[in-house]
Amino acid sequence: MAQELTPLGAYRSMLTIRRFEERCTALSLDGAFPGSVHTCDGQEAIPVGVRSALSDRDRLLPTYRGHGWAIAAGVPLLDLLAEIAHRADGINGGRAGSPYLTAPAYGLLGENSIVGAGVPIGAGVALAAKLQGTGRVAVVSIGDGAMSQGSVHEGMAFAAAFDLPMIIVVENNGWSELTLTSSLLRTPDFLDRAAGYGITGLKVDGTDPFAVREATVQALAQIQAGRGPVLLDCQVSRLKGHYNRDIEHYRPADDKARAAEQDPLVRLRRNLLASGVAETELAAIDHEVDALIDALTAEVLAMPQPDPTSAFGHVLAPSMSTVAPQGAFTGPATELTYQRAVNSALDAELRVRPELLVYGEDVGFAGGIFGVSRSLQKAHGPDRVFDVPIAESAILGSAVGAAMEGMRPVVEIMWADFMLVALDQLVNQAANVRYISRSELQAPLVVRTQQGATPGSCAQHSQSLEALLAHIPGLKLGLPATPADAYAMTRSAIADPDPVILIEARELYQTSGEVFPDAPVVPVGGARLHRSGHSLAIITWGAVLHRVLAACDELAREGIEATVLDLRWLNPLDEDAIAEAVRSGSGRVLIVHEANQTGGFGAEVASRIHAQHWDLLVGPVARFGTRDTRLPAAVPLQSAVLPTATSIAAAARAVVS
Ligand SMILES: Cc1ncc(C[n+]2csc(CCOP(=O)(O)OP(=O)(O)O)c2C)c(N)n1
Repeated sequence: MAQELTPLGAYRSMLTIRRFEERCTALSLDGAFPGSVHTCDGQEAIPVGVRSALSDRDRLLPTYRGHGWAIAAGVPLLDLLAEIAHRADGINGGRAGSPYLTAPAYGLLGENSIVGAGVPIGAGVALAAKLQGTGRVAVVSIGDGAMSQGSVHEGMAFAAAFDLPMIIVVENNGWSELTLTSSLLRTPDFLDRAAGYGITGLKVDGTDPFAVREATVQALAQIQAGRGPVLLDCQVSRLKGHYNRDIEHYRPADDKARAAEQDPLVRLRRNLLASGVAETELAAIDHEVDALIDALTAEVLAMPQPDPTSAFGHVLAPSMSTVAPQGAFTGPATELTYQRAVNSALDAELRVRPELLVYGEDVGFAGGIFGVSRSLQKAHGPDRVFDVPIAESAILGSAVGAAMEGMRPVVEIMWADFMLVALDQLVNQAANVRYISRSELQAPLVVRTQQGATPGSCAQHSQSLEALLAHIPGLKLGLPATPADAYAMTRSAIADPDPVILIEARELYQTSGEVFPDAPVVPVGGARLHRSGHSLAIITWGAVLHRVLAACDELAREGIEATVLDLRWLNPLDEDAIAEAVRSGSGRVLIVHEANQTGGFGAEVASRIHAQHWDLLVGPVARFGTRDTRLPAAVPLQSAVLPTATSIAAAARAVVS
């Protein structure tokens, strides 16, 4: 239920935010804690007004200037100040600090320090609310500068496409960090922009908590009528600098003076006095708030710093982070193509998990550009398998939001190269969810994509990008190389409580092999041994496995017998299997991958072998990847730069000799 908002209540709440933030700034400038603090001076009426109209079930995803939202959400001030001051008992144990506060128990799904990134995530939260029928609304606040950010436009397009229950609150203070927003806009009216997406917009006096509340009530009515998202353009002034140490050398004096005239607290105080409230009554509130902040400060400053060992936990779910031994598959086999194997795994999981969603560009009605999701929409309905706008940030961001809200989204990024336009949502968002919230929130989403060069594929549709993702703690990463693994790894990924990226191999989609549909779903992790031989070990992953195996046939005719280990998962990495392969290959090791050699994941594997198993080695570990060029389309040019069976065999001979 919405909360009552009385004039005196609004005054107390806004004053609490103001004094709390003044104290944060003072403490930071006194050196009580390092880092930036962004206060919302002049904008306090927005969180107070919006939150008063919402119910406890609704979700808030504010900007990095979000202390006011946390206070309005009811996060205890002590826990909040302790977090901002990086204390052990802070609401996030010192992991978040001022700009990334996260308090799921209070509906606060996280400030966002990536400008605009909360909009796609909020769309996913709203998607979950709509599908679950909870009546919940996602409220995302952004600044006016963020209105030029791609993720905001993608998030609005996504939310509009599905009439999602989302309110986008623009805290329009006229400044984009140190630059006047109006100096960069040809269309300064944000309602025009919202209208461009079919989103209703309302202009609101953001200095008046009651006007903000009223606008929020109107927005909720529109959402409840099923008419989709609403944008509130809240006009405010930024009373202070962009952050705690901003000397505002760029700011005209008259702008600052105008802002002071619009100070919402001064206005509210004046109105209260004019309406007959006694000065003494307001002075009593002032005194109480000051005393409260003083008491909190003393308590927080006496708190210990976080224990350094606490920095390591909650990167991944503990129960799934160990590598499961991958035994032989069990149960009867059936012959499927790689592409059908993924399709069957999705179908099997859709049958047993009502919370599973499968979506992406062309994924629903058409069944995917490579046919991987063919017939799934027919079997499971358009609410669970569907098409989305061409907006990769919205695809990945909505998956983060929906996953945090209990859904299991499996989203398709058509080509791995396209992930690059939306990497923020994986690296800065999905990977941080568990860590910042210390596992109060999790993001069990699966991203399916495919990569690699095939005849005629161009430089923007050919890259092997796994090393970029393997670099990121908090993301699990697998590359199935056979139909059996495509099936099994897809099911493992969906069962996993963390974000998992599966990079499929386009060149293998039509290849056939045995699949074991009845084999139990095993935890993510574990390499697979494909061949044993004592001449050398070849460690590989992804589509190039088959070129490695062809090379091994050629080598065997010359008496060179190779051990071939397919890592399958780069995170978690099966280090035991690597050690065993080094032993089996008599200490001679070649790592083969299709990704470019420089900075490839092979360097990581080689480094670990050198560090941990140097005593097993008889020579340095060799790496063989794609030459460090861009990827050409013509087949003769591709053959010159990509590892082929012939060039892999040559590399193996060099290691053996
Ligand atoms: C994606 C991204 N780009 C740039 C920044 C650096 N940055 C931090 S705050 C900010 C200004 C944002 O302006 P606005 O959205 O108007 O928010 P306000 O400062 O008014 O609250 C910028 C550019 C960032 N954090 N994220």
